[in-house]
Amino acid sequence: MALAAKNTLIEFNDGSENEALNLIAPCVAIPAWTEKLVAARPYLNVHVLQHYASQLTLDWGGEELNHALAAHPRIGEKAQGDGKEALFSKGEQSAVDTQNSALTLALAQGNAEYEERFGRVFLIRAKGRSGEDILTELHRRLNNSPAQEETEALEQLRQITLLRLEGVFAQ
Ligand code: 2AL
Repeated sequence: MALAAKNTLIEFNDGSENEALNLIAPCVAIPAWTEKLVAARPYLNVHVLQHYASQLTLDWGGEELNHALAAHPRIGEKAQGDGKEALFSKGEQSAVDTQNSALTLALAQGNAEYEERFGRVFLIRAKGRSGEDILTELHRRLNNSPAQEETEALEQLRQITLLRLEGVFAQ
């Protein structure tokens, strides 16, 4: 494990409850998840922490999804401010080419259609995906039933959260 990552784990294990909460809060806006992770300190290593964090995401349902979505900007829209969450989001969406106006328009139309159909913002793990890949996924998911779509959106939320956690402890 890199020294910096080890130091972050020490900070998380040994910091006050508030310091530990603040460290992982930008991963997802689901307080029960962050609180349970903090309450189970100390962790032997980052792998153990990540494993428990992943297990805890399996409890999430529609309520958690809607809560967490409040902290995620739409695909193709830049996150506001320079907080940790906004920085994560900008990094994740960095492969979406906002200079491509046809793509930007298609994403905006797809987002609007999705919100009309499912009543919430379209969520996808953007890291590792181009804007075109995301658009293809958006169009595919528009054909899902509401139950199928909730399952897919929750899986995407899990992936985003665990990648962010990896990012926190890689620093
Ligand atoms: C996001 C976001 O901000 N980061 C990411 O991976 N996906 N937003 C979204 N609506 O899917």
